[in-house]
Amino acid sequence: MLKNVQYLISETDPVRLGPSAGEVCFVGRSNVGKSSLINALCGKTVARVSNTPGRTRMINVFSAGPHRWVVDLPGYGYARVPESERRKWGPMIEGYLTSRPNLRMVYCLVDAQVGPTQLDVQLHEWILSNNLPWRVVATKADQVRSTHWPHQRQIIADTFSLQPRDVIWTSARKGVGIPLLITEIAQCLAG
Ligand SMILES: Nc1nc2c(ncn2[C@@H]2O[C@H](COP(=O)(O)OP(=O)(O)O)[C@@H](O)[C@H]2O)c(=O)[nH]1
Ligand SMILES: [Mg+2]
Repeated sequence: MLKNVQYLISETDPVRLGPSAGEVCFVGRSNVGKSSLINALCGKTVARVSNTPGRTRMINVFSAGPHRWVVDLPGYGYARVPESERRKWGPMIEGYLTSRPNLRMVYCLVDAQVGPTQLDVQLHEWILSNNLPWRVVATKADQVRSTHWPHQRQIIADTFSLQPRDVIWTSARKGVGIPLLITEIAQCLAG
């Protein structure tokens, strides 16, 4: 479990976020399972899980120890959100990602069954070009038949030029991969 995680603040303008001593963030398209994953990592409901994709339109910050943050970024790619609103997301996400000196890891979430979308690939390329530390997390593994796990994992790995073992394979619903990710995030945030 990530211990003592508490909701801290929501913000639309990354410039207004204060400093942290260390933080990790989660990015991915709307509905990919960001909030559910954060809740699974914390062992409690800290992030709102929405059945209405696109509801999470703010940068949501959770405290995970003294000046340590876990950050849930707004999801991209939800068609039913008005264009005017969608246009704000790029600057919000990019503004956040380029203004955090103590950002220790960007967890890029990809739906295990759907696989990487064009927007996932675009964001990943942007992350690479900005030299940010990143990892790929596959979500909702329980929606893929377990006999197809190696195949789906390989597809995701190939897209990001990774080895399959470097794709963090998770299901928030079934607890798959959660202990591993907890250990990794705790290490990222420590020190
Ligand atoms: N089957 C399954 N569904 C999930 C899982 N994680 C999230 N979901 C569902 O996917 C939808 C979106 O989840 P949410 O966490 O709100 O996604 P977000 O928009 O990325 O924050 C919700 O209906 C969740 O119940 C999972 O591990 N397995
Ligand atoms: Mg959410």
